Amino acid sequence: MSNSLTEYSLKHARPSNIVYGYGTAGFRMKATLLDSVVFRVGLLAGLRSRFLDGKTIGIMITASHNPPEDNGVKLVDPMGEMLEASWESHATSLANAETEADLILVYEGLVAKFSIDLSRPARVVFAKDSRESGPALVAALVDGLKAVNAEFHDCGMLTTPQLHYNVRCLNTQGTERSYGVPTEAGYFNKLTSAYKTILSSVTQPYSITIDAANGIGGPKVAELAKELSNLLAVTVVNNNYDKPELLNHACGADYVKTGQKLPSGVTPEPSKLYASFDGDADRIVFYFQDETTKFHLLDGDKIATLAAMYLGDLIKQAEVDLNLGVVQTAYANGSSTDYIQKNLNLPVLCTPTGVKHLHHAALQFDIGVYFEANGHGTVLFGENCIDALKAADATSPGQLTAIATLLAFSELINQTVGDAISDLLMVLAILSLKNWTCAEWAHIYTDLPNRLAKVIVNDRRIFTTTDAERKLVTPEGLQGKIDEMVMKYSNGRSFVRASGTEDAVRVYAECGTVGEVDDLVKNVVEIVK
Ligand code: 16G
Ligand code: ZN
Repeated sequence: MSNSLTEYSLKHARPSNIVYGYGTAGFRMKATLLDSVVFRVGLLAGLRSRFLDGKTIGIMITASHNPPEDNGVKLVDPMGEMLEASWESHATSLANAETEADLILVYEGLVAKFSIDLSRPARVVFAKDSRESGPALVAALVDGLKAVNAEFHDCGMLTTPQLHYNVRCLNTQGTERSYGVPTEAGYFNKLTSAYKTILSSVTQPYSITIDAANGIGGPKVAELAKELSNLLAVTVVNNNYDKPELLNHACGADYVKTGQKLPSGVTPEPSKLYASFDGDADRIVFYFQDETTKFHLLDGDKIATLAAMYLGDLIKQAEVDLNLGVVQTAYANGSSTDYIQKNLNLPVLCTPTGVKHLHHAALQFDIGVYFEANGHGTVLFGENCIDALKAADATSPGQLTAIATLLAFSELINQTVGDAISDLLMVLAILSLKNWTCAEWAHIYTDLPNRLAKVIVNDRRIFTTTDAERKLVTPEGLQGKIDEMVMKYSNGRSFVRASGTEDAVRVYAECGTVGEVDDLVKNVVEIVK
C-alpha cells in the first residue's frame, strides 16, 4: 500500500511555501496550486468511506462564484451533508504533509487513530463544474483513489447540489428512506414530479429569465424545464458554460448580490422576474426592475421569508402539530428578522457564516428554513415531520391538499444542501400558488439600507468573534468603539468578522437611511484599519 501510495504521490508533488487549509467551502485557490491537494483529498475520501463501513463519499471539484482561474475541492458525507467538521483538520494535515514520507505518516496515523480496516471497500463518487482546470484535477483525484484502492464513479459535470443529491441517493438506496434514483434523470424526475403535484391546479406557465453565470447550472435548468413546459417558461442567458473563461464574469448571483445591480446580458422588461445562479448552482438570488427602472433585489432573506410564510400557512391548514423555524446569519437584513419574528411569529436562530452551521441549526425544527442573505439555503423537513404528515388523518379536502402539498415540497426542495434549481422551483411554486407578482413578494418588508466593505489587514486571524460573529472578542476594545459608533445612527447595526475564504476582514453595516449607512460603514472601516 505505502509503495503504491508513494509512487502515485510522486506524480502529484506538493508545491513548497504554501499552507493549505480546509475552510468553510473546502480547499479553494488558484487551480494551478491544487493538484496535490485534490490527489490527497482522494486519500481522505477513501479513509472516510472505510471508516463509515463503505458508505459512499462524494467529492465536488468547484470554486463556486470565484473567477475562472480558481478551483476548489470539498467532500460530501453520506447523507449529502458537508464533511463532518472534526475531519476538516485531517484534510488539512494530509494536504500540508511536506514529503511523501510525511504524507504516509499522516495517512497511517489516521488509519491507526480511527482503527480503519484497509481491507474493507471504499466507495467514492465525484463531479466537477465547468472550469477548464476540472479534467486535470479529476485525473489527480483518480490517482488518489487508485492509490488507496477505492471504488469510484465519475459523474462528469454536475451542479454541486446534484452531486450532494447523488451521494444521499446512493447511501439510502433500498431503504425505507430512499432519497431517489442516483442519476441525473432521477434528480430531474424527482423535482419535476413534485412541481407538477404542487401546481396541479395551475394552468398558466410562469415566465422567468435565468442568468446562469456561464456555469453548469445553465444547461441543467434548461434540460429540466423541458419537462415542465406547461408550467414554466424559462429563458437562460449567460449560458456559455462551454466557454469557461466567461464563468462568473460580470454576472451570477454573487455579482448581483454584492453590487446590488443587474448582471450583463440582461435587459429587463419592467416588473418581470429574473434570477441569477452562481457558477456551481448552489446559490440563487431573484430581482426585477420596476416601471421606474428601480432595481429590486430579492435575496436569500426574501426567499427565506417567502418560504416561511407559505409553509407556515400550509402547516396551519394541514392541522398537524409541527414547529417551523428560520435560521439566518448576522448578514440577514434586520427587517427580515423583524418580520419573521413579529409578523410571522416564528423563531429565528442566528449562526456563524457557512452552510454547515445553518444546516445543523435548522435540523432542530420539524421544518427548518435556512438561508444566507447571499442566496445559499434550503428548507429541511425532519423525519418526524414526514412521518407525522404521512400518518395524519385528513377530515376536509383543504386539509388533505395542505398535507399533500407539504409532502410534495419536501420532495421538491433539496434536503442535502442549498440548490439554485430546486430553490427556483420552490419560489416559483409559491408565487404561482399565491398568484403573486414579484412586486408583491418584494414588498413583504423593506430592506434596511446596507453595505458590505472589505478591509485588508496585516493579520486577519486576530479578529475573533462571539455571538454568531456579531461581536468581536479581539482585538480588545474594538467592539466597544464599534458599539459607540453604531449608537449614533437610527436603526444602526454593524459587525466585523474575518473572512473564511479571503485574506481580508469584512465590515457589514445597516441603518435607517442610505446616507447614514454610507457614513457608518466608512467609520467602522476606519476603526478596523
Ligand atoms: C463560503 C460558504 C458560504 C459563505 C461564504 C462566506 C459554504 C458551502 N460556502 O463560500 O456559505 O457565505 O463562504 O465567505 O459554506 P467569507 O467567509 O469570505 O465571508
Ligand atoms: Zn456556489
